[in-house]
Amino acid sequence: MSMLSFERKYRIRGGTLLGGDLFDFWAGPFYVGLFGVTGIFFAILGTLLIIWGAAMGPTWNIWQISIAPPDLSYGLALAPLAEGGLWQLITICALGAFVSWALREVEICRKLGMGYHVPFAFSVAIFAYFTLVVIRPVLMGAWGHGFPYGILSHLDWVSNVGYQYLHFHYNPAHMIAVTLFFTTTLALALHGSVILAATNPGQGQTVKGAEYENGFFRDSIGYSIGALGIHRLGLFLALSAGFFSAVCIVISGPFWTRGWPEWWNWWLNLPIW
Ligand code: UQ2
Repeated sequence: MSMLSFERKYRIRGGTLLGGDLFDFWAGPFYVGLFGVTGIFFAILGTLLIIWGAAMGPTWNIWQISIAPPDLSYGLALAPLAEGGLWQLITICALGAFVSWALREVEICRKLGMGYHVPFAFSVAIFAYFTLVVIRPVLMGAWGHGFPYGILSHLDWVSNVGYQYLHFHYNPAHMIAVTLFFTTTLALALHGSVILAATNPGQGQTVKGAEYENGFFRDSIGYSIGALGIHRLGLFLALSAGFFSAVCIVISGPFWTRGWPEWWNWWLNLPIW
């Protein structure tokens, strides 16, 4: 892989968060760093534990392999390996690997003199996972409220937990999250299509720039948010979608135990009727 001229300037020691010069070097194109090492460690250990869990289970069918959290009766205690203990260790490894990856991103940002937007965005995804397997189980008093690690089993978990609250689409935070997910796809469809339209005007025609992109939206909807603005909006919509997803599940159980349709009784009970 060729080395860009500016890479020689930033591919130098320094900017690390922890450990000073320890592992502050590149392996081929990849920055290693202390958090690259901890990331590899947790990723390999977690993967081996998943394979161990699969080996103990009844099937090697990739769709059906599942590593379940402990029974609710274990509460917030450590469980024997074969009874959810593996799930607990795998959860620790997953969080260790995710956080290592985020911190390695931070160190790369510091070397490049960039903002921390990418690790911040990734942190919202980690937060959503952390909410599912740590915050909500702790608030509910048992690790058994975490979701099982399996392709089909985690889908079953989502379905079952949804029906536990009768109709999850009535969860107000779920409504906001879904709306944000759809708006994210709308924003990316608008952005992707306008960029490709300006870049591919047809044979023999010159590639168009920002003025044309602005012009298109001013002509069609009377407003252009701008080239920088659309990326700010996109990041905001996507991160808000992840954030409200975490909110919608963490309020289900710890803060509302009945069906979500019933939550709307506050509206029917308003004195104005
Ligand atoms: C825009 C612009 C871009 C874009 C897009 C718009 C030149 C290349 C997509 C248009 C986006 C608007 C008006 C916001 C729409 C609002 C929602 C909530 C989807 O103006 O500037 O840059 O890519």
